[in-house]
Amino acid sequence: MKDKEIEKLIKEEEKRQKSVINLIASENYVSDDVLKTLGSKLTNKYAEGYPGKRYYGGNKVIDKIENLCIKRALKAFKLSPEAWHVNVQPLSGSPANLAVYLALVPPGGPASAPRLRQGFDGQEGYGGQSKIMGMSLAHGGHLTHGHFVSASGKFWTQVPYGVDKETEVLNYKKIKELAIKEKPAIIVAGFTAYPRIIDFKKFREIADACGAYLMVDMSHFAGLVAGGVYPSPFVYADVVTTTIHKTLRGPRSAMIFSKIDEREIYKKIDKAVFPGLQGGPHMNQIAAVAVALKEAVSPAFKKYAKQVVKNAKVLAEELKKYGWRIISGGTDSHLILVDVWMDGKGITGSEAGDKLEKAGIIVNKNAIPFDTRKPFDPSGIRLGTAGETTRGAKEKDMKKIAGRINKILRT
Ligand code: DSN
Repeated sequence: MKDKEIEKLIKEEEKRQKSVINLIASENYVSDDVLKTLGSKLTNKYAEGYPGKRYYGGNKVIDKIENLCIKRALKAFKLSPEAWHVNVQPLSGSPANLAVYLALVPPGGPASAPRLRQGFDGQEGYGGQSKIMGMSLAHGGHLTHGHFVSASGKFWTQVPYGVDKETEVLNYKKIKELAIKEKPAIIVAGFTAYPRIIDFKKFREIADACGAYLMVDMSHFAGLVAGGVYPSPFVYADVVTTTIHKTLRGPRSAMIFSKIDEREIYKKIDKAVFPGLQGGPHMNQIAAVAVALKEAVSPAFKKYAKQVVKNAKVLAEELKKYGWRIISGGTDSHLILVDVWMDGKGITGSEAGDKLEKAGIIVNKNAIPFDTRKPFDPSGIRLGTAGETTRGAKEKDMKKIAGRINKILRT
């Protein structure tokens, strides 16, 4: 490289990545093919529009790439092109979710009088009149599921649902009652910090009971769905969004799947992505998504997905044995939420994150449901096994990692 300054920093980061144990639940390590595709000359091309309908010339090859990516996306999740449409252009998860809301939930103008809302995290804010029902950020949901600091909570108003205090898992009966009372236009099922399997059938019943669309944001568990170790949301959802770079192990990017039926929501969603929100798609990224999707249907990826969950279960059990409190008592996925504060008997999430990082283990501090501490220094840490499993970690390695974590946190 001619730019020695950036080259040095890339090398520094590569060295850092190699030298740590990475338990960030949303990160992974892509293949050399994905990296090569990201760095290809495809980045030079403008391709506003969709295959066969572009606003620029010279897109014959680009059309083939986008169509191949679409084909592979449907194949990876066992979907027929007659039943499901997929848009592979979203630049990342947040714009993908925003595009769905723009398409399906007319904001209805600003709230007639500023509305004061009391979310699960005790925050206040204002939103438009139409409602998005999503898991509260404080209970494991994502900002883009309606939280007021995100556009999803500024143009719309969130109806937050959460977990039960006792079990720390979703209470579908309560969610249904809330949905019927609040009548949201869309219900979002999905998480960034909820370790359990979501019952998509129950969410379908809830959406039907209040006439809402059901959107599943499977960003965290997409790779587990592709690998057959987490239930597929496609049986019940109207729309499924996902990032590619978490358990699915591809480049930073996103996709939106929409069910094809007489409502023709896919047409509205395509328009919301382009020209509604985005300009030219990042074709190097889309080609890299195609590469990752081909990898995701391989027998090796199935084995990988299985191992990710096995590793997470072992890590959770071992930490439990050492006396740490695991939210909901365990995990069904790649993700574990650990209460390290334990009502003052342990240490704070920030302290835990810092101590672990100093010792070469990377995690993120995270709020736990009904946290008594503030979001910037919460009671928990979030761990995930997708990255270390890519690097070959097995159950025995998880036992060692749990031992190291325990030792570091207790000294
Ligand atoms: N930042 C992602 C995560 O860590 O879960 C979600 O956007």
